[in-house]
Amino acid sequence: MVVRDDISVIEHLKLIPRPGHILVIDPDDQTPEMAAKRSIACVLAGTRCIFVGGSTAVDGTPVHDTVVAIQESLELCKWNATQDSEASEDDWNIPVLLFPAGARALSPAADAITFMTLMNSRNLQFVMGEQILGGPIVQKMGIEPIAMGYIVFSPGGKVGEVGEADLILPDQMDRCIAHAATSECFGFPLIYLEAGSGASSPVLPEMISAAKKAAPTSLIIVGGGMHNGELAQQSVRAGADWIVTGNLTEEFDDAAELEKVMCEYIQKMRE
Ligand code: 1GP
Repeated sequence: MVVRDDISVIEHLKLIPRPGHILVIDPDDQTPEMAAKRSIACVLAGTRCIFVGGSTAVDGTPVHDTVVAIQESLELCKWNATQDSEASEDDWNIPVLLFPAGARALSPAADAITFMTLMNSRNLQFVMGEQILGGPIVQKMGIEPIAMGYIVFSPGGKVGEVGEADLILPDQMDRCIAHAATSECFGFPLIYLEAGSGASSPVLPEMISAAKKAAPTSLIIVGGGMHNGELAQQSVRAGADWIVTGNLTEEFDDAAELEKVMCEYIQKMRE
């Protein structure tokens, strides 16, 4: 565990200055070592939370190995910071959250899990089925569950396809508002507006603003197709509390190069 032990992970997330940046690591796309290397580079650039998961339901082993590798690297950096009077170990209190495709992709080494329902799936399995399979496991593993309304917008990508999402289209503002309002009514602290990994266009700013208005107490997470800092900035200005980046980071194997790119990205996002 890398985060503070005096407060819950959701409390920790709420205390992080916004807008915040989340790195999403897909264990299907990289080795645990590469995932850890990319995580450290992004944290040095300003990332404040890491999600581990993807759109295919890989079994727990790659997920677990990846979470462990990331946690070990963060712990090492934290220890190094204790040896350096100019560094703050608090900078390494980075929560690692499971962002699972299903009940099999779990790990007890995570700090918390986004316990999500894919609200606009046509398949009950993604709305409540995987959750009923996973709930007892999450409790047994002792992972903090953080309830999240997961809403998939067009183009939707692989998650839209695999999750059988009834995608929210650009002219369906009423559906966007209804889903966000319903997530708020359920009391989910997080709402994730997803356009799909590698989306050609991210969730529209007006959709983000409307979701924010309909769910004023939730943290609004937006991801999918945020290829550059300008797009992230537009989303933040529209009301996103957290921006998620995945694909872009997988283009870089070199840590210094990735850190530089993400530093510029996060700076732009915050302007
Ligand atoms: C996937 O929204 C995330 O769930 C990240 O999307 O890979 O396009 O950054 P990208």
